[in-house]
Parts: sequence; C-alpha cells; structure tokens
Amino acid sequence: MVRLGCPLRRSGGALCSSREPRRKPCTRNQAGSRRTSAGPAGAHGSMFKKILIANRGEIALRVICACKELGIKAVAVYSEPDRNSLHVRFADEALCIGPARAGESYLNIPAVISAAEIANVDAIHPGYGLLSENANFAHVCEASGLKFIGPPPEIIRMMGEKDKARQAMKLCGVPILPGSDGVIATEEEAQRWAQEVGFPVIVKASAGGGGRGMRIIRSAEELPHMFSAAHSEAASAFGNGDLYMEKFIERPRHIEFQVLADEHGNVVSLDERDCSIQRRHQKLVEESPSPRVTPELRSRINGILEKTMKDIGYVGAGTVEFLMDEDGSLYFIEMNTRIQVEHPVTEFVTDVDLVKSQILIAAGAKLTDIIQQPIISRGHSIECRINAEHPEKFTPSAGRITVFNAPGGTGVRVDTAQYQEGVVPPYYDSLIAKLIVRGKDRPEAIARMKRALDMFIVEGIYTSIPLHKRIMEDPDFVAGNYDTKFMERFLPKK
Ligand code: MV4
Repeated sequence: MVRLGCPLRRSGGALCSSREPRRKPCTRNQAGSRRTSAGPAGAHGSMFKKILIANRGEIALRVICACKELGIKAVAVYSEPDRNSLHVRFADEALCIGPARAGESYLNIPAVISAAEIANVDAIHPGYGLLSENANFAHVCEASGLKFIGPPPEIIRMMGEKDKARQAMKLCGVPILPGSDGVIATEEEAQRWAQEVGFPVIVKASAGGGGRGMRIIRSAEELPHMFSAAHSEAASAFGNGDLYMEKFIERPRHIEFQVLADEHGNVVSLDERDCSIQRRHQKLVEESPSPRVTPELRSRINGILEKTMKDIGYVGAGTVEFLMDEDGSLYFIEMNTRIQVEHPVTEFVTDVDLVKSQILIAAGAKLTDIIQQPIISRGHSIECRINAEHPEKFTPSAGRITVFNAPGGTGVRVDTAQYQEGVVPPYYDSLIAKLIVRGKDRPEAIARMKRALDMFIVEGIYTSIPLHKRIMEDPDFVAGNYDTKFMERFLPKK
C-alpha cells in the first residue's frame, strides 16, 4: 500500500475549483491510456485498471475485495480518524481527504475528485450512503472523465424525486398504491386526494426517504395540520417542501427486489429480500427469500421489473422497494440506485457477486458475459446488522474494541472492517459488521445464525449481538410472522 500523507487536507476545494480546466468527458477512454480491452469486460468494454472507493468501513473493504478478484488496483480515501482503518491497509494506495467530519472528507466532492485525479483512476465506486445517490456527484465524475460506478446522473435524479419515480413505475405497469398524481400543490388539493383515496393516507416528501417529511393522516380534520407539518419538515430537511400522497398501509412488510442492468439493455431481477425487521427506519435483519413471497408473485414481479428497468434505461445495480399489505400484494414505494447494505443476502442465494457485477457493467460488459442465467436461487440467507450501540437503549457506542472474534465455518460470512484493538470512531454510521448466513432452508439458516451469533465476541464496546440472539429465538420471527411494526412489539417484551 502506498500511503500519501494528507495532501488535500488544507487545500479543501481549491484543488478542484472551476479555475482548473476540466477534461472533456471520456477523453481518457479515447486516449486509451489506462483502460485495456482485455479482461472480463470483454468485447464491449475496456476493463478498468484502477478504481477509487469513495467510502469507508465494511463496504469500502467489500469493494476492495471485488477489485482484487478482478485484478483492478484499489485506491482508498480516508478521513484523519480513519487512518488505521482496514480499507486503508488493504487498498493499493490511500489518500487522506480531510478531517473527521464527513462533510469535509467523504462528502467533500472536490476532495474526492482531486484524490481521483492524483491517483489517476479510471472509475469511482461510491459504496452506499455518502455520495452514492448524489446525482451531482455522478455528473461531476463523468464531467471529469471518471466513470461513476452506478446509474447515469439523470436516473439517480429521477429516482431521488419519489413522486416522479412513482409515476414512472406506474406508466411501466409496476403496481403502486392509490394516491396523488405527482406533487400536491395545496391543502385543498390534499383534501381532494384524501377523499378519493380514503383515510388513512400518508403524505411523503418528494425529496424524502428514511421517514423524514412523512405524516400519517387519519381524518379530514387533522389534514391541515399534518400537511403543513410535513411540508415544513421536508422544506427544512431537503430544501424542497414538495409532498405527494398514498393510501396508508397499517402493518406493511418491507420487501425489496434486487436488479442488475447493463449498458446494452439487458436486465435481470434477482428476487427479493424481506427487510421488515427494522427500528426507526434502520434495518436490523434481512432475509431472502421472504417467508411471504410465493413463487408466482416472485416470478411476476421479476418479470415486471425486467421490462420496466429496460424501458427506463436503468444501468447498474438497483433495489426496487415495495410494501406488502395484509393480503400479500406488493406495491412499489421507492427505488434505490446504489448497492445496499444487505446485498450479501442476495449474493448467498443467487451466487451472483453484485459488486463485481457493478464494476463489470460500468466497464461496458454484457450481463450474459458476466452472470450465469437464468438465475436460480437456492436455500435461504439471513443477515444480522451488528451495530456499535447499546442493545436496549440504542445509544451509539464508540471506543476501542478489546476482544474481537468473528465466527466462521460452513455457510457463514462476516463483512466487517473491524478488528481486535481497532477503534470505532463516534463520527460515522454505527454499523461495525454484518453477519450473513446461508442454509439449505430457513430453519437451518436460523440455527446457523444462532450459533454464529454465539461465536461472535466483541468486547470493549456495546453491540446489537444480544438483541439479535433474542430476535432469532422469537416465536413470531421463527414462524416468519413479522412486519415493520415487529420491533415495536418485540422491544417492550424482554
Ligand atoms: C409507507 C408506509 C405505509 N403506507 N407508505 C417509511 C420510510 C419510507 N421510505 C417509506 N415508509 C413507509 N411508507 C404507505 N403508503 C409505511 C412506511 C414505514 C416503513 C416502511 C418500510 C420499512 C419500515 C417502515 C417503518 C415505518 C413506516
């Protein structure tokens, strides 16, 4: 690993200001200086030689794994407190891009682009969170002659406008909930839609996600207050107060489908993950297949999504989120244009490497050349997110890990950037590891998860491991009887 001090720390945006002339898009490709036509991207693409990973933690390490297996050099960027991180150690080169605060480092677009220029990379992988769904960042990458490993900026932008995404999906024949046609301009219009849809309804921020700017409305009387509260919250959180409306589902399951699309119009939908076990919009446990998705429903949704992603010109890995109502129907709610935290669950059942696929797709490969088709899902996979937090109070738990033993053995995968004597900094996401298992069926996967949780030792900080052990023992979880309200019922038990 070549470590390059902290060259960008004090320069901030200056290294990449508009004073510097930018290369025209794709001149690097045309010059052909660093991409080669050999390798797994095949006849339709020139393989990357070097990729910058604009992320930290386990996902940065996950992308490094994919790079190593593809014979691509990996460049890490890191903030000052992350200097001893494993993503720095296992990268071929690493550049410090700023101080602890993410806004000045991992979210600092000029610093990231400058690092990419200095390291002379071909492409940038954004991981999840941070800049991964920032259409402007994707645009700046392309304008700087750097391939953004993800969909085109216009697609990211469209999916980020949730009401537009909803309309686009509706036009393509994806089932959506009854609701408004696009943005609602006034309270009067909101009342009209609510009458049409029938209470309860939910208003959501067009620019939203993660539950902010959302209000459940149960009667015409409470609508004026709820509508204006949602508007204000959206305006201050996202700088955009636009709202749309849907019929409210009381106890939905959260089910999402994984898709992959190449630049040549080929699409594959890789079945679903059930992510209903969550607390305050933070997922805790994910599994595939969903205990409530029938083979017929799965195959129908896979088919609809393959056609839809082709129609909208989707490229890369993506996740299409649905809510399932009491009678088992699925309704589209949002699409995520990034690799997701829980992608290993799909990798275990489909045997497709989603991160390698992202890279090869960005290099121009055809799906038929990189993954075996048809996709045949086998067995059952479960993921537990191990967070550095108190298992009952849910308060973050930063500090030094004094003892660390990650489980292994048949059917067990641990994605982590943590290690014994490592430090969990207080500045970032509390996810420190993902424990993923596969089994021939759901009972075997649960048994394997229980034994793996027992063998996962983390001392020095609090983690959610004890909470996961309890969830795996819960009769409703074991029976597959759960929805997005599961944790609200589960937590008071104890
Ligand atoms: C809903 C809903 C019920 N009905 N939409 C929450 C986050 C946002 N991405 C979508 N969310 C919801 N939308 C309708 N029409 C309930 C939720 C919801 C939820 C969804 C998925 C996972 C966890 C959740 C927790 C609370 C509310």
